[in-house]
Order: sequence, then structure tokens, then C-alpha cells
Amino acid sequence: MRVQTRWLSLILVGVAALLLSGCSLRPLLSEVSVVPAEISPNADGQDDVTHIRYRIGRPANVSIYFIGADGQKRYFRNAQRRSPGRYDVYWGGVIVDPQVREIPGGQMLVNAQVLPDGDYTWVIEATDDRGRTDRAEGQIRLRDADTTLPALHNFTVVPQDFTPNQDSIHDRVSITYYLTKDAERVSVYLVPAQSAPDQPRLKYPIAEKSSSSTAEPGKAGYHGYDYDGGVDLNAEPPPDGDYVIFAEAEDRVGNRVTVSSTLTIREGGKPRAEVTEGEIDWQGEMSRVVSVPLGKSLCFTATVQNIGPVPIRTAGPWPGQKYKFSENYNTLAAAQGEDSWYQQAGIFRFGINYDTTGVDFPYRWAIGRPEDLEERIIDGKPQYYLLPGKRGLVSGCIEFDQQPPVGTNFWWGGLIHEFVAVVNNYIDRISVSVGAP
Ligand SMILES: [Ca+2]
Ligand SMILES: [Ca+2]
Repeated sequence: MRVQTRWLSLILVGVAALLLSGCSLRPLLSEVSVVPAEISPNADGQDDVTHIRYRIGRPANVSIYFIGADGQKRYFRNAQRRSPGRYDVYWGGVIVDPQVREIPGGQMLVNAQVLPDGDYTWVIEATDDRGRTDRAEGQIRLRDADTTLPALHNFTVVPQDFTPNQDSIHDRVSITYYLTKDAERVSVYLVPAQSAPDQPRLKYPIAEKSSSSTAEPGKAGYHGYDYDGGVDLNAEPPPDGDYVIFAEAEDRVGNRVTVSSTLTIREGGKPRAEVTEGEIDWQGEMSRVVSVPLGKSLCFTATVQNIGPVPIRTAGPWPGQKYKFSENYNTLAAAQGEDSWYQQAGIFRFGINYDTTGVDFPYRWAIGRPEDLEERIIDGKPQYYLLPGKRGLVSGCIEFDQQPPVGTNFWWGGLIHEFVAVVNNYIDRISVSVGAP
């Protein structure tokens, strides 16, 4: 009886030991298979991939690589953390081995590429937290492998100083490249050049504008993008700062490349201005009527304020300019040889309009005097800006050198964002009666 008890306790101890060590008895790497052992990675639907299966017995870092005739390891997975369990993954010949190549127009990063035809040894390796490694290996053959890269040649970004603020100067970025092979996916995006380590790097995707491309999206050929920062669709552009602009192409077999350039965004945003209090100080106004003898002038002053986040571009004629009733900003520009007085896309001007006019807002002035504005030389030409928060004083006169057409009654002011919109119309409307001198 005593003997039996002794034996029983020994057996129990043995079972306990087995249970305790159960974890380490389970193999680190097991149930490995790579089938089929010959593939043709060319996206024709026939034997394009092999199926890799394995089982991990305890937490480990797993690598999967391939060794060709030159003896080099080419990684598909490099020391990736895996918890215990069964894994299966398809492999279509692609290895991740980033390399920089010289190409027309600069450099290209090859992120991933299909291995060339040949016989390879596949290796699956698992290393646990105590540094113990298990490995399995076998042979695989690649034939008819499509190793051609969807290269992005001559990646060009113009201008690289981008001010998306609808002043028509550097408001749009042209992005172009030549894609050498049909791709499954091409993406172009901005990423801030710097970001705080604890913050995710924001990606700003840029859509292709097909009218400036000669090939369908993703097809081999010349591609163009016309980027406005989203301002034309009333979106806020990415915040001011330095960015890296990436273009990434991947083909159907998994060959993947990236090219990059830089872009600086400054003074981005929607311009906004208003006529202070919506009020025009019409000279001689009584109960919303101004009487002017023929040959005399209708005069006014008003204040324009920049209430937006970005500088606002303007152009002459300067405040104080007198127009004859029979003139307009076009005839004045022609008479004085001032090309900047014609309509210019993106500038703001203050205008005066009346109800029988042929030219909308025929009388226009800069939204401030030179001393209210900042002069900047851009691309060799002087440009004038009302800075955020600043006010510009506008004044002018219209001399009645002739009687306005019958039926002319109402006159009013407006703020015009040329080729964009009349941002403020029907300001401080009055009746003007032009009488005998
Ligand atoms: Ca195939
Ligand atoms: Ca601009």
C-alpha cells in the first residue's frame, strides 16, 4: 500500500511537470508548407502565387526570405512580431528591399519588386523572446516573372512655392510624370515634412486632373495633376508649411516605386474682405438721393477691410482717380497704357455700378491707397496686397460729361473678386439725379 502511494505521487508529479512544460514542448515553428513549389508571377491568373502556411507555438519574430544563386537573403517578411497561432499568406514573388535608382528626371525608390526567374531556397524563421530560433526551408522556382517596374519618370512639381489663396499667383501646382507601365494604382499625396513624433503624419491625397493627362489614370503615358489645395471647392488647404509630395505606383504583380519632391505652402486660404459697415460715404447725399449738375461729379469714400486669413491682391486705378461717365476701367487702361487696370484674375477691386450700365461695375479702384498696401515683387512684377486685418481707404469721382441714359436711377457699390465673384453687391444704394448745369 505504501509502495503504491509512492508510485502514485511520482506519477502525479510527472503529470504536473508535463502540464507545466506544455508550453515549451509545443514547437516554436511547425506545420510549414509552401505550395506550389513553382510559380509564374505575371498576373495572368495561372500559378501567380504560392501559399505559405506555418504555425507559431509562442510569441516570436518571424522572417520569410528567399536565397538565390548569389546567396543573398531577400526578405518578404523581416522579423515581424507574431503571437501563437496558425498563419497563411500568399506570396507572388515580391520582395521588400528598398533601393534607390537613378531614372530620367531624378531618383526613384523601388519599394518592392518581383524576383527574377530562377531557383530559390525559401526560409521561414521564428525567433522567440529567449532568442531561440526555429527554421524551415525548401525550394521554389520562379518562371515568367514580371519584374518590370511601373517607373515614374520626370516627376515635376511647379511651382514649389504654393500660395493657394485665389490671387491667381502661384495658386495652382502642376504635377506631372511619365508612367512607363500600366499600374494597378498610382497615388499622389502630400505629407508634412516634419511632424511631432506623437502625432500621426497626415496624408493629403491629390486627385488626377484628366484633362492634363494624355493617358487614362493608371495607364502608361504622360499624366498631369492640377492642384489648388481644395480652395476652389471651398475647402481649407493644408496648413502653411513645408511638405514632401510623393507619387507612388504599384502594378498588378506588386512591383512598387515611389518618387518625391518638395512643396512649401504659404498664405493658404480663402480671401475675404468687406466694405466697413456696408457703408459708402456719398458726397452730398440727402435721404438717399444725390443731385449732381451735368458737368459735375459724383464722389464717394469707403473703407475696405481684409477680414480673412490671407493677403488680398489688388490693382489700380488708385483711390482718388476720377472717371468720366463715358469712361470705364478698360478705356482708362487703354488711354493711360496701364495693363494692370484691365480685369485681372484674382484681384479685388472696389467698383461703382448703376442700373443701365453696359459694363458691369465700369468704375473700379484699388481696395486701398499705396500706403494701405504692401508692395511685393513677384516674378519680376510689383503686386499690391491688403494684409489680413488691414483697412484700405477708397475714394473716387465720376464726372458727368454726358447725361446718363433715360431710366438711370440707382447707383451702388460693390467689391469684386475678378474672374471669381462679386463678393459684395448692392452696397449702400442711392438715387442720383443728374440735372441741368
Ligand atoms: Ca502566372
Ligand atoms: Ca496665390
